[in-house]
Amino acid sequence: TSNYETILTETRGRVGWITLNRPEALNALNAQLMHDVVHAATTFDANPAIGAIVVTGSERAFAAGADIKEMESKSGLDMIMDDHFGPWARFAAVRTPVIAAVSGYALGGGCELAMMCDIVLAADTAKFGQPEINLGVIPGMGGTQRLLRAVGYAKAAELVLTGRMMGAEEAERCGLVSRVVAASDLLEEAGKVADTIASKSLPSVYAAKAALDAAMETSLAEGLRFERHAFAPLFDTADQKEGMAAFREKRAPNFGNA
Ligand code: CO8
Repeated sequence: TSNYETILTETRGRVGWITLNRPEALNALNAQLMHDVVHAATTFDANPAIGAIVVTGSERAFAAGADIKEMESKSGLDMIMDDHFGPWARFAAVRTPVIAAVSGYALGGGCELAMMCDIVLAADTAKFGQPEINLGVIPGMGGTQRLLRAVGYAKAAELVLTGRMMGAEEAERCGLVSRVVAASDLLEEAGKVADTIASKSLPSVYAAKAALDAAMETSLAEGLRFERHAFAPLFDTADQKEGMAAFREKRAPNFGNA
């Protein structure tokens, strides 16, 4: 139900689904795919009927990296003038929580795309890595920065400097993914997580994501200030009154967007 060249999109209830769809290239991220994903994600983000987004690939590959064949002949100046990865910043900046449902390869830009999402669910078949060093380059979509924040210096340095892949269990142990599930259950589980988030009060979900994002980039003191300023205005929402009344009345809350 979409007019994109490289992805499929679908709305299920309050959840927007984006499925990377370049099977001939293991979903390698070329410019067209980047523009398609950014457009789809920002369109879902602008729609208050959408409360969560799922990004997934195929069973074999979430995405095997930036498109090497597209990049191979480029010069350094081309990379700067094309702003080759710049638009991904708009994907990382959507207010709606994004869940990456990863099966198979999530390498290079594919791993970096998963790390731009708020929650990474992995199939037991998932393989993560930053193999750019094998190509004579380094990660360019956040791999040295987000991976280090997710897994710490020791593991990030080993992965980025050797280019080796790690499996789903190791990725969960080191904090890159929130949970590993059987490959056959991945989409159902991702849908459940997305439905749960999408059933909450949207303003509180936006605030929670913004505060979590702030934690990734600021000092504790700054982050606590951010949190306090994000917390207070939620008491002006009808959903806060409803949520707390529902608790007192021992019933499920009925949030305005549900
Ligand atoms: N780019 C372009 N094509 C790809 C890519 C890729 N990243 N990965 C796979 N493909 C293509 C293959 O060329 C092949 O096409 P064809 O059949 O026409 O030869 C097809 O997908 C299937 O792949 P394989 O035959 O290689 O499948 P295997 O099961 O044998 O191997 C692997 C799977 C191990 C995943 C292997 O394909 C591989 O190593 N891929 C490359 C992984 C990689 O190095 N990724 C990092 C890319 S660099 C990067 O992401 C930089 C990020 C910085 C962002 C900068 C953006 C501007």
